[in-house]
Amino acid sequence: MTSRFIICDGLRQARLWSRIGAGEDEILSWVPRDEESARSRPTGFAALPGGLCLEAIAKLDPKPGDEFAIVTEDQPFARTAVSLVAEAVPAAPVLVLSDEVDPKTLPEHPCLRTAGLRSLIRDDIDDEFSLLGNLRRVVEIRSLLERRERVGILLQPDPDPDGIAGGLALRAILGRKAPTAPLISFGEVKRPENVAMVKAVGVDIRVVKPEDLNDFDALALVDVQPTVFGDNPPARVMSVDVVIDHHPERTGYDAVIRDIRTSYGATATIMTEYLRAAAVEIRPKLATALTYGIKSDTQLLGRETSQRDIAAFAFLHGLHSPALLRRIERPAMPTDGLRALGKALSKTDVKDDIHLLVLGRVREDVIPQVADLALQAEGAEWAIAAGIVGGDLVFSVRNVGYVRAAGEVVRAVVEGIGVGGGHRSMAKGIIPVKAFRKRYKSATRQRIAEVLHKAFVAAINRTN
Ligand SMILES: [Mn+2]
Repeated sequence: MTSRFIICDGLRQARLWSRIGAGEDEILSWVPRDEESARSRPTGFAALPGGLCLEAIAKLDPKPGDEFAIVTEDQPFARTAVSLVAEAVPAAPVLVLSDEVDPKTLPEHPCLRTAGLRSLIRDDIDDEFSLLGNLRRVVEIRSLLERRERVGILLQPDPDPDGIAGGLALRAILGRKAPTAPLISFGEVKRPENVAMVKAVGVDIRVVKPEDLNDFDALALVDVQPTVFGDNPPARVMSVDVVIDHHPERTGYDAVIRDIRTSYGATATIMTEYLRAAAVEIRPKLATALTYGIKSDTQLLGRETSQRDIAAFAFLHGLHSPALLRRIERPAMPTDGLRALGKALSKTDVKDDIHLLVLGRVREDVIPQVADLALQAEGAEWAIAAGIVGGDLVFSVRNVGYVRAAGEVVRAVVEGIGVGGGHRSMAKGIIPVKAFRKRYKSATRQRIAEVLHKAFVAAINRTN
């Protein structure tokens, strides 16, 4: 078994070490400072015989593989100790724990690390205070809502994964089920990705009308603020009980409890901190929903991700269900969608760095999946998957990330004829087939491919 030799500079460092608690394999030594007597020995520590010198370190009898830690706030002590250990056991790894010693002043050493000691503990204490702050919020929210019979958890219209996950988390925090704390929204879930999540997690979101809000004894808004509901929001929504959100703070409404954290990439992150702080059990479904909420709101922990989001994501990682997450992110492909893909792939070609697949009539959720796949083609910097859904030509766009923003390009492509938008590396556009046919004479697969390719080349190369 390997040992760790801890060498503390003076009584104070040694006492601090004993209070933190020594590890089982640690051999504790201390070097009394001038005014200190070797007899006032801290628990578990033995004074280095003869002080900090080569013989004393040799007497510790370190074996190959053993490690050293030097605990001091004194520059010369640190330097001397590192040199002596290196001389006594040339290959031994050394950890210098100090909040004062400048690492640059230490001797050259092939295997040396430095870290704070008090600052390490301090960071953990700050984290704990941050959780305590979250717990206080949970306690406030619970005591505000505990006597209300029906709590409406109101999400934005066409709720997104972050809102849905946040709503589920709030329900868990309140210890309620759907009948006394339903998720509600003024508009149904529409985007195919969001529908896939709702199905996979098995969550029921009730569409309500403004007057239905009077049926609730309390309203909690998650991932949304009241002024988002149009220019003339229902009066009931302007005075609510709880608002938890990460969007820019709005004014002009009343909320008894308001927790708005604009530096967070997702509301799911706030809710994960609540759950953690209150030690609420997070079942795999909830953990998966929160994980997906954070991923989708931060573009896979890309843009606008804070340390908090990453910490929450890491915390959830051990609790979520990878199979369920995969089902949300890769919804089942219908066989006719696969056939359409096979047909498009048989004539596939990457031209001008663009890989374009035109599928014909397909289920809408097939299109973004095909776009993801299409980006894997060799030489493709842009992938476009297009298909007919109802009376619309719908297309999903992906790019490799270091080219022009996909959202901008799609807006240029649909200008004056359809709608579109998105982010840096993914976007979506919709053009009514009628409008397409009017402008381009026909809407055959061939024609759609020609027109889209040309429009994308022009939009991508536009310099302004
Ligand atoms: Mn959000």
